[in-house]
Amino acid sequence: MDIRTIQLKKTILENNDKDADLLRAQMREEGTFYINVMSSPGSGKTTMLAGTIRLLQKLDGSLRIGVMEADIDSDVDAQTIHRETGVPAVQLHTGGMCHLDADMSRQGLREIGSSDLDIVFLENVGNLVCPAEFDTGAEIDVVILSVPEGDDKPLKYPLMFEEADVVLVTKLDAMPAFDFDEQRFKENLRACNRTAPVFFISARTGDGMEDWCRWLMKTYNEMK
Ligand SMILES: Nc1nc2c(ncn2[C@@H]2O[C@H](COP(=O)(O)OP(=O)(O)O)[C@@H](O)[C@H]2O)c(=O)[nH]1
Ligand SMILES: [Mg+2]
Ligand SMILES: [Zn+2]
Repeated sequence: MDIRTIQLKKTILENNDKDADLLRAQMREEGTFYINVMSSPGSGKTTMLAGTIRLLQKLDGSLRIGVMEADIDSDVDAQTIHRETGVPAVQLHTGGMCHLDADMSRQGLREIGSSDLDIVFLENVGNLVCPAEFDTGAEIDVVILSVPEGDDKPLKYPLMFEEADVVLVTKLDAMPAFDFDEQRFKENLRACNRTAPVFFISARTGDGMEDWCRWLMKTYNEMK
């Protein structure tokens, strides 16, 4: 399949926070809802995105959606997204970097043609540490934790969970095989983030996917 891969250039800008605010304002002006998805590798970002996009397409067939897949190498995630949903996807190579900053995400948005899209998802590099330290200029930050990773992760990666505008607990179907305690997880999360809504989902069974997508559409419509 013909997936474009973009080699991102290293940023020389000093002030990423200021640059991110600029980019956010620009995306709002364009009317593009830009969403940054962060989690550890393998927690289900790509699978969640494919399922989410298919549901959004059902809820509103006129939505123009695009996906930017950031990785150190390969283009498998962009291939998967395009194959499973038909939406445009680009692969961003970070030149070895384990996160994206605002200027790198701007380079990707330019390549994917964000001004002609209503919603752009960024699948950030799988990593619970430094992506939290670099504002990408996205309107919202989605943080994913999968059930097998354990309910204590907000205690170990507080900045990531503090930055979240919404938290998705994925692989809900795997709950019987693990000792994940929903209540304990919520307590751990609330210690660093008092407000972010939490959705328990399974991309495998579809459980919880509709509530999450409705929340996303509501947030998008409030932004317009
Ligand atoms: N049981 C189960 N497995 C899942 C679910 N979502 C993703 N996976 C599996 O988890 C693995 C990693 O998923 P992927 O979406 O590639 O994670 P990413 O690295 O965060 O993008 C794959 O084998 C998926 O099939 C889910 O809801 N339930
Ligand atoms: Mg992925
Ligand atoms: Zn990094």
